[in-house]
Amino acid sequence: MAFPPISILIICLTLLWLQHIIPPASASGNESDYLALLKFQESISSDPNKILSSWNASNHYCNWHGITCGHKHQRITELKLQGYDLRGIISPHVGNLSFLRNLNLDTNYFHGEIPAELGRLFRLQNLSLMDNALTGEIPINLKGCTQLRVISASLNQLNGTRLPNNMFSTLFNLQDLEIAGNQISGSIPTSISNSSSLQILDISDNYFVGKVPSLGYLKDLRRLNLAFNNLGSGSNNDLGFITSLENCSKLEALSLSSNNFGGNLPNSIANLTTQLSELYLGGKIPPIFGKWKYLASLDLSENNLSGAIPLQIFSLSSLSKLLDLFHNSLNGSLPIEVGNLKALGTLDISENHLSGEIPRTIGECKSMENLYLQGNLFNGTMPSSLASLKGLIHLDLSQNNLSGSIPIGLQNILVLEYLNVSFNMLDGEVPTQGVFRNASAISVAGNNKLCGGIPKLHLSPCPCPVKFKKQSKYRHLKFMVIIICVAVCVCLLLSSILAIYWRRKRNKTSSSTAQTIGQLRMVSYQNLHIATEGFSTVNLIGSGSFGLVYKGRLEPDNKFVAVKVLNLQKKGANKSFISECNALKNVRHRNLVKILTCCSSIDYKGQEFKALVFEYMSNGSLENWLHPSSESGDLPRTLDLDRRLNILCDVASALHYLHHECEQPIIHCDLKPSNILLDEDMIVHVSDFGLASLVSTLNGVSKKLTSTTGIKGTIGYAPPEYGIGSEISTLGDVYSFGILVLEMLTGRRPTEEMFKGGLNLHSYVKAAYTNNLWEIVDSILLPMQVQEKTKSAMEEISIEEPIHKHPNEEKAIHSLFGIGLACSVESSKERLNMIDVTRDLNRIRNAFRSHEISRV
Ligand SMILES: *[C@@H]1O[C@H](CO)[C@@H](O)[C@H](O)[C@H]1NC(C)=O
Ligand SMILES: *[C@@H]1O[C@H](CO)[C@@H](O)[C@H](O)[C@H]1NC(C)=O
Ligand SMILES: *[C@@H]1O[C@H](CO)[C@@H](O)[C@H](O)[C@H]1NC(C)=O
Ligand SMILES: *[C@@H]1O[C@H](CO)[C@@H](O)[C@H](O)[C@H]1NC(C)=O
Ligand SMILES: *[C@@H]1O[C@H](CO)[C@@H](O)[C@H](O)[C@H]1NC(C)=O
Ligand SMILES: *[C@@H]1O[C@H](CO)[C@@H](O)[C@H](O)[C@H]1NC(C)=O
Ligand SMILES: *[C@@H]1O[C@H](CO)[C@@H](O)[C@H](O)[C@H]1NC(C)=O
Ligand SMILES: *[C@@H]1O[C@H](CO)[C@@H](O)[C@H](O)[C@H]1NC(C)=O
Ligand SMILES: *[C@@H]1O[C@H](CO)[C@@H](O)[C@H](O)[C@H]1NC(C)=O
Ligand SMILES: *[C@@H]1O[C@H](CO)[C@@H](O)[C@H](O)[C@H]1NC(C)=O
Ligand SMILES: *[C@@H]1O[C@H](CO)[C@@H](O)[C@H](O)[C@H]1NC(C)=O
Ligand SMILES: CC(=O)N[C@H]1CO[C@H](CO)[C@@H](O)[C@@H]1O
Repeated sequence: MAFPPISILIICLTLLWLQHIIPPASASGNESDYLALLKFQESISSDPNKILSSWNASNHYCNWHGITCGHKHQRITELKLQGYDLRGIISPHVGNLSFLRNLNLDTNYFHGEIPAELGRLFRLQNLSLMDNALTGEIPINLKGCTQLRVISASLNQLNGTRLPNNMFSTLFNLQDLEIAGNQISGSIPTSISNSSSLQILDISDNYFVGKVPSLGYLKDLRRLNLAFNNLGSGSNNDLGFITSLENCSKLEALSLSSNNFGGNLPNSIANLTTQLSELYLGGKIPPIFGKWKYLASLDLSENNLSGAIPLQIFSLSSLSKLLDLFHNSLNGSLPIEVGNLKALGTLDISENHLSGEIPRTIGECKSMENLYLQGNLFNGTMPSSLASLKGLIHLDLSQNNLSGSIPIGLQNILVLEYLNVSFNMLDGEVPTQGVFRNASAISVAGNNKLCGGIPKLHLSPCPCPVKFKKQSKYRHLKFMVIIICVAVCVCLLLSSILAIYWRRKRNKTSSSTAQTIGQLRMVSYQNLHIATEGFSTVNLIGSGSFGLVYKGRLEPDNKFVAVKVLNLQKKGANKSFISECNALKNVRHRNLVKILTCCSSIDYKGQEFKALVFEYMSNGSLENWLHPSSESGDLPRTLDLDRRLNILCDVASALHYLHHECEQPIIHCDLKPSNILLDEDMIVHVSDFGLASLVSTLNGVSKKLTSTTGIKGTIGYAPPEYGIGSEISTLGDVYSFGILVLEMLTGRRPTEEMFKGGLNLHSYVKAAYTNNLWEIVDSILLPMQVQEKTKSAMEEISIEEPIHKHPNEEKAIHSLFGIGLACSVESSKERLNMIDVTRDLNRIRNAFRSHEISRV
């Protein structure tokens, strides 16, 4: 049995020799590291940044990108590949990297489960998998990683039914547990206290339920975020755990908002004074203010607070980040004490019942960056002191009762990016500089008497404003005389120059086309014939229920226009056409197509010809964007959620205006994607409004329009009551709008083959609404993990598509579906009206844009 010593020597020598000639991998104990990395690499299906190109045999694995080895033993201690858009699963073989201390795969697109094999990494300290598309549970095996300090898996799709209960009993070193933005349910295990080193516990934005256990053993706890869950039972002692936090003397941030906690906050919360700087208590009113010397953020939003704003709040001069009272029932005025909040960055008191004037002292909040006052009953003027908030980035005053003019000083705030004053009673001139230069940064809709501004806003020009103030009449008399003299001279000079110019010009051009489009009263059939190259089919850009639409270039300045040729049953009616057309020209709104002029004439065949001339919209219709047709060479286009949300807000705003802001409500009657046009800035301009009334007037039908008079709207978008001859109504438009919302979210036309029988788009969405909403969402709007599940051919496309991941996206989509459904219910009486719809949409948009969940 025994080998002679010499043969043992030979075997040893052979092994040594082998170790030298065989390439790096298959040599000694560290071979398993190499093999595990190869397996890890194999399970990555896409590496758009070619980050793994250095992972090749000609290069020792310790030099591979993202790998760090220990100096002595050449074993892998770190695997860090964050932010490279890698796709694939996390290979279970990573569990063989037994010297690993730091695993960081943040911000990629890894899907599948967190491999249980990671539990073998008993040296692991940092496990960071944030912002991927991982599913399943947090594996209980992690309890084997007794050195773990950080578990960071926020922003994934983890959906376990609980946190593993006895996982924490071994994780004594855990300092940081962050699993926010997942779908984990179950209750918080009491054993979490076993991880007595915890400093950060963030389980926000999950589906946790039940009672919060005592956390008094977590003496090092600095940040506790329980927001956006279903914790609590609505009963009185839900908040008992707050008392246990008295032990946590290092607590800096506490967030409880958006849960199901009942009862009042225990008085002991006043004892959490030592370090507390952020307090998010949506739903709860803390009993004592003023003791919190370090409080920088206070969030009492979406509460049921009523009465006046508690004055004590304004004595919290430490507030520097956020004061959020959004969506309560506060009434009374905004006190002048608001000026004490000199360090405050964000003040949100939107969606309350606050009234009276906005105090001038608001101008003393010099650090203000975001000011949200929308959805209240503020009246009086916009204080000019707003202009002294030099750091202001977002200002929303929409949906109040403000009058007077927009302070011109706002155009001097260099950093202002967003200004919304829509739906007030403002008048006077809209400035043109600063933020007012950018039509998509400001919203002025729903103020009847605003004028001026940049041309894109389509407001009427202001009447000549020059008037001198009374009190300065005598003091500046001298000045005035000089100014008047100068002005008269300039006027004389100008008018003589103009006279000469005009005379010359008239000699050159034929007299009939000397005006510019803006001033055109009427154009002739001949003009339009030339403009559209004889109404050539090449220029045909659309056809609707009321006629064909051509693109054309109209003399004299060769601007592109859209010409809608009406098909009329009845002849004559020339006068009423022109008066109706003029009436339509005065219906102006940022989100309506502007009618430039009209034409009533006889064509070359002697037939009657009536047409409307609109602005031409370079980005085509929403129809082309939602359903690009490959034949017509449309590029594949993608509208992300933000764009879609903007488009819906714009359309809603236009309908709101037509229904509620015009002298007589205008019913659109044929709202659908092909009537929703987009200009070069992707701003919506709804077309074909008012044509139902125009055409039926011309056809000799009485003003009282019913669907039996030939105005039926378009199948799929027209409400069911039109089918049985009901009078057309604003609620019919609301139905069409609801269908539009559902179409934009599902990507399905209401006219698809599948909706032929009893099923329609509304019932299809309704059936999926509560349980499997994600199965019907347009795949472009889906996060990547779900996208890959969609079948076959789609899969290849969706890999190429940009992927949108936004923590608020899911909530926004859900709320939008809710609006779509509420607008498209069969019974017209139960539908929302456009006032509610615009308000809700704006709220969703604001939440989506700027109310990033308050992550502690
Ligand atoms: C394995 O470790 C030994 C030293 O322990 C080293 O000489 C050898 O190069 C390592 N092999 C690989 C593949 O890293
Ligand atoms: C990792 O370890 C497991 C169990 O010890 C083994 O089955 C597997 O082959 C190893 N993987 C690699 C790549 O060595
Ligand atoms: C292997 O990696 C090295 C280092 O990054 C690189 O220079 C080389 O081009 C790679 N070889 C191959 C075949 O990709
Ligand atoms: C873990 O991550 C923290 C920061 O996130 C870092 O300071 C620490 O060095 C990491 N630990 C290891 C073992 O890499
Ligand atoms: C978690 O998600 C996966 C994949 O989406 C699914 O198969 C599984 O049933 C889900 N589990 C739970 C508990 O919801
Ligand atoms: C506070 O900590 C002590 C131990 O230091 C413990 O006995 C007590 O129960 C804790 N209080 C709470 C409310 O958890
Ligand atoms: C705050 O703590 C003190 C002692 O630390 C205690 O006497 C007092 O009752 C506590 N207050 C509340 C409201 O719990
Ligand atoms: C809000 O408060 C009122 C009384 O002020 C109460 O009737 C209502 O139930 C409360 N609503 C909620 C959701 O708590
Ligand atoms: C505020 O509302 C309360 C009822 O919630 C009412 O008693 C009070 O008069 C209101 N105050 C003002 C200024 O409207
Ligand atoms: C504003 O509204 C209050 C009542 O809420 C009223 O007393 C006041 O006169 C109004 N001010 C203006 C300028 O309309
Ligand atoms: C807005 O103000 C006008 C007059 O300034 C008043 O008639 C109207 O009732 C007010 N609307 C609201 C909602 O307070
Ligand atoms: C080791 C240790 O602290 N174990 C505790 C873990 O938590 C459970 C439940 O709270 C306790 O019963 C154990 O004693």
